[in-house]
Amino acid sequence: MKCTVCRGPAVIDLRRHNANFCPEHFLRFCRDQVVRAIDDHGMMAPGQRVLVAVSGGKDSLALWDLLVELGYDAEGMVIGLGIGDYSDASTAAAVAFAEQRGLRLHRIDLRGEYGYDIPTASAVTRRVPCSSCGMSKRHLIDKAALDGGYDVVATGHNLDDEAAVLLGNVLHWQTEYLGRQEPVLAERPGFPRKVKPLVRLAERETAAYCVLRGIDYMVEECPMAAGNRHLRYKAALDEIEAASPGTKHAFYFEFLARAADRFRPEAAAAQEGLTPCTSCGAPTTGEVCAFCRLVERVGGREPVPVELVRPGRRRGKARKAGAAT
Ligand code: Q46
Ligand code: ZN
Ligand code: ZN
Repeated sequence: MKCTVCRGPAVIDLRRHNANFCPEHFLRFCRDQVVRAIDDHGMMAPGQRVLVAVSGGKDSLALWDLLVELGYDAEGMVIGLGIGDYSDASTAAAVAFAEQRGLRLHRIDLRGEYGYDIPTASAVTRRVPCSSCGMSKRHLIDKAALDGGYDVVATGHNLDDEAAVLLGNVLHWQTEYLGRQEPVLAERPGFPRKVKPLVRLAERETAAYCVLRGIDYMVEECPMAAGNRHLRYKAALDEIEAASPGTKHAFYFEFLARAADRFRPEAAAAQEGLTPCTSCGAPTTGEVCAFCRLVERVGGREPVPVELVRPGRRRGKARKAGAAT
C-alpha cells in the first residue's frame, strides 16, 4: 500500500477518500480537514480564546493537539465524573497530556465540588447515566466558558458521532434537535459559542492521529455507555459504511447542505422563553435549572458503586449532545 501523495509506504487507507497515506501525509490530511471544517463553518478565528472540553479520550486530545498545532490559544477542561476507574484514568490521561505540553487544564470534580457522581445520580434519578452525565457536562462547560471569558468552546465530536446523532434524530423525528445539529452553535444569552472542528474526521482517523502523534489517550470506553442508543446507531452506520464508503459523510454533510436550515425555526422556538435559573442564573425553561435540581436531589448522597448501576436498564432516555437544559 503506497501513500497517495508521495508513493512512500502508507500506514492507513481511507476508503471514503479513496486514498492511502504515510504518517506525514496522514497528519497533514487531519490538519487540513480541521482547517477546512473551521473555515467552511466560520467556527473561530486565530487569536480567539478556546476552551476545549477534554475527556482524556482520543477525540478530545486529538482536537486539543490539532488546535494548538494550528496556533489557537486553546486551554482544556476536564470533569471528574466519578465513574470508578474509568474516570480516574480519563482524568489522568488529560492531565498527563497537558503537563507534557505545558498546556493549561482546568479541572472540576463533581463529587468534590457538587457532592455527587454520575453512578449515584443515575441510581437516584432512575435514569440512564448519560442523561445526568451529558446535562452536567454541558452545564459546567458552559459555565466555565462564560465565567472565564472564552470566545468559544470546542468539543471533540467526530463524523461518526454526528452521523449517529443525526440518525437518531431522524429516526425519532426530533425536529428541535435537528435544528441544532450544525457544527457551530452561536453564542446566545447564557450560552457560549460551541464548535465541533473534528466533524470531517472519522473515529478511526482520530485514533490513528493520536497513535502517530504519540498521544497516550484513554482507550477504554465508558462502562456506563452499554445499552446507549447512540452506540447502536453507530454500529448500524458502520455496517452501511463498510459496504458503501462515504455514506456517513454524505448523510451528515448533505443534511447540513440541504435540510438543516428547515429545522432552525423549531430549534430557535425552543430557546424562546428561557429565563435565568433562580439559583445559578443559567437559562432554563422552569424556575430552577436541571443542573441545580439534580444537585439538590443527589448532592451529598452516599456514592453508589458503578457495578450497582445497570446502564441501559433505567427509565428515561439519554439526551443528545447539544440539548438544552
Ligand atoms: S461519559 Fe457520561 Fe459518556 Fe459515560 S455516562 Fe454516558 S455521557 S457514556 S461521552
Ligand atoms: Zn506520503
Ligand atoms: Zn441553576
